[in-house]
Amino acid sequence: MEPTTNDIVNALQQHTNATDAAASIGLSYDQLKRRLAAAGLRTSAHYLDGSELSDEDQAILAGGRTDCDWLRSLAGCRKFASPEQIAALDALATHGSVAAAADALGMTAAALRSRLSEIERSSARRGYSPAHDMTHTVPLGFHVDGISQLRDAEGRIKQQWVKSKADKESRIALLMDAVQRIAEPFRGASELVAPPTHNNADLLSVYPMGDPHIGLFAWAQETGDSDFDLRIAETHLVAAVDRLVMLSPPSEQALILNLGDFFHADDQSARTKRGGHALDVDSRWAKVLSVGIRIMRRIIERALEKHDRVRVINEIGNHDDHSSIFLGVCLAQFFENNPRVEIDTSPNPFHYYRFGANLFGVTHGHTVKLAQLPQIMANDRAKDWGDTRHRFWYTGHVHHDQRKELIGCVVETFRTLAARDAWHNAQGYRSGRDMKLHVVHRERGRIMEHRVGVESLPMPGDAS
Ligand SMILES: [Mn+2]
Repeated sequence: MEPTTNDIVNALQQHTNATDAAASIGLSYDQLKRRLAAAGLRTSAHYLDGSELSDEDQAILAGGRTDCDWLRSLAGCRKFASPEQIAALDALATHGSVAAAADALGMTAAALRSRLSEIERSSARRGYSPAHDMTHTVPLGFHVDGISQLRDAEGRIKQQWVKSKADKESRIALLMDAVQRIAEPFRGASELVAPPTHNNADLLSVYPMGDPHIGLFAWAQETGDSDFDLRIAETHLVAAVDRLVMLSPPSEQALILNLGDFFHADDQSARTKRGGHALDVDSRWAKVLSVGIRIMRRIIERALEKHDRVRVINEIGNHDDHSSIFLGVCLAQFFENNPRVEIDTSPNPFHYYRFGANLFGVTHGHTVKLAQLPQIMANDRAKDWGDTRHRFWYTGHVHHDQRKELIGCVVETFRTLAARDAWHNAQGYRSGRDMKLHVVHRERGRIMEHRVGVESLPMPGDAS
């Protein structure tokens, strides 16, 4: 028998959301919505513009915790939400139920619920949870450490103390949120470079960038090497890639490998995370971060002039645990509009890429011994290992040239273009500085290598 309007109202009062209510009386969510509309009752969706509820509708909603109620309580949490969470709130507002919003977002209702619940939890950590009389919030970067209340005989709050503490564990999450917000206006903003007219589909050009250490400062008189700073790093890297792109034969694919330690310092403290060593840095960290992102943008755009497809792998180094992840996120957002670019944003310290009979492994090199790498590759990519004949590991970290033919694959470490700093000088590091290009044939393996030495690169301000 068709449920009556009363049945629908009762069902709404007994269930936590409209979808479950509809199911309990044998209706779909859409049927329930149509029935409510036909009866002159508003569905939850119509409350979401913030307009006043009618008395009748109040009665419906007061009994059951509908999605609409939830949304109203979530509205106050909006200012504590991340861009992803705001998108979830907006979808709920537009579609009126968790089920419909989850559908529109292409996620499960359970996943959306948990994302929405996280907004309540993060707001509560900041001191906002009106249902618990918590409305005194603490600033970004702090969390509520405890709340004490003094109530009178009627249970009314007479006094309340809010204690706050600076975040430690959530600092990274806040930074990630911040970076996503900062990068948001640039999402898909990359200018489309005209694709090359002819290319060899059997060739791949690999551009390994050994430890760029952007932001490193070196004073020649102290280090016995060259002066080095943010501007020199940018000039050298962009010019080196430009030359190597020129030297590369027309190859359909490019693989740009940032082998880690792209940034010299991971934050404004300018100290290493593990040893706490003071780092010689040029300029402010935020400036270094933005110049670093600009360098990668220019490198990728240059590669796009020559290659049809450009894939970028950013390795996490021991100097840039977090900023390397920021770099990947920013680049992925910026190039979102270009189907010819693929930015690998996986935070896994080992990355792989298969090209025909070639298998490439990439890692910074500070977490394992080089001799272990062949077995790690065989284990992580067992099928690809069996299907390929030419296998290579690209690693950085040690700042010098090393090529070892181990059983099953060639393991290689690369030099850096960065000058040595006072610490590396004192430790006795004396290796040369260059950048290489490897050209790889789909079946025949590595067929060509080019090298650009730092001595041939321009300095800032040189006529090009
Ligand atoms: Mn390094």
